[in-house]
Amino acid sequence: TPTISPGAQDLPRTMHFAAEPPLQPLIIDITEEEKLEITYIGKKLKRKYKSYDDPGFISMLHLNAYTLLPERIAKVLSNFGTDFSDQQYGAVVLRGLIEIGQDELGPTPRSWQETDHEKIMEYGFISSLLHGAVPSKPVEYFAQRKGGGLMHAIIPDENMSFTQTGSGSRTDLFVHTEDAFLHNAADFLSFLFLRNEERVPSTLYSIRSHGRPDAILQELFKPIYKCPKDANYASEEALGDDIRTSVLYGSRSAPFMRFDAAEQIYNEDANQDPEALHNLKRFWEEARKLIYNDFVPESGDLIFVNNHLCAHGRNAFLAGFREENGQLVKCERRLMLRMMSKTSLINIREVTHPENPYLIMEEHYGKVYSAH
Ligand code: RE
Repeated sequence: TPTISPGAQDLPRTMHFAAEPPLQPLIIDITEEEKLEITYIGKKLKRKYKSYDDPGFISMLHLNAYTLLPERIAKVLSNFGTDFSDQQYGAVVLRGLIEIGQDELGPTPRSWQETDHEKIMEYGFISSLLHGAVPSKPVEYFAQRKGGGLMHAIIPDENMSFTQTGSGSRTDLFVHTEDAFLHNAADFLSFLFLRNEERVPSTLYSIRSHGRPDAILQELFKPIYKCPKDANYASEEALGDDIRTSVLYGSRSAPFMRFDAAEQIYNEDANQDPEALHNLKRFWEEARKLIYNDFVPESGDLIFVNNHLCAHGRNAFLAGFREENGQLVKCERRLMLRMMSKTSLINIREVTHPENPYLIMEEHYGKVYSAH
């Protein structure tokens, strides 16, 4: 069962001060019985609704989540949706969540554009249910793949191998909260690994690992930081360039975070003001020591993330190869499925598509893509 943090008022004062900051995600081993149940639910929903994008399914999502998911998992996610305490790391690993039929899946496509959505449909239903239990609503971002549906296949693409995007592989993907260049970035993320035969560690970094914010972190509450759009859009003209936001927000003692190391510190186009860059670099010196790098996802594992608490990334790798006894051995290329969600469609309505409240049209810090 998950640890449920009691309210501060229930704790003796000494205990409250003694609590150590969380340094790694909660890892939950899914039982064989739960795994069978979940795998069966995915297949059943696919038969009934055909697609997880089906309005009939999405409008029933929360009810389905609470009636269909194994109770223990629904409880963990429901608690995750409201626990922002100093003990909440902001990521949960559901280890061995789904049985992945490797043969049915076939070879990994050469790029996400070549994904056969029929083959990943049942996984889309399961991912949706997990977000539904938070409760949070799956959404799509026009800024990512022009929408492209509620779930995206993340596949290393040879032509994108050196980019800081989901299609990259050859360089470390620095830790970042998703879409730090948007005011309305996702609240929750899920990463379901169908394959990780290269054994690439996932990196996670939680703002909670610092403990109570010190003087260096307090500087990050100032709204003086810029964030360029990520490498998916390098060729497009930079918009929303002059807008500055804070990196930390919400509670002063247990804040939320919006941060992208690659774009805000290492991208020279960010053009930060000197004070902002100085603060970011001092922060990064502390933050980089707190990155958690010990989890290597296996087929069927899912990482569920609160995008306001925990940043994510991964180490560099050579797609389609893994090291065994110092030798490079060929293997199937990595394949991961990402879903993003918002807890409310109401607050984001001014940036969602007029005919589709699940499609976010924000391009860069409040600027909306012009009508199509
Ligand atoms: Re990401």
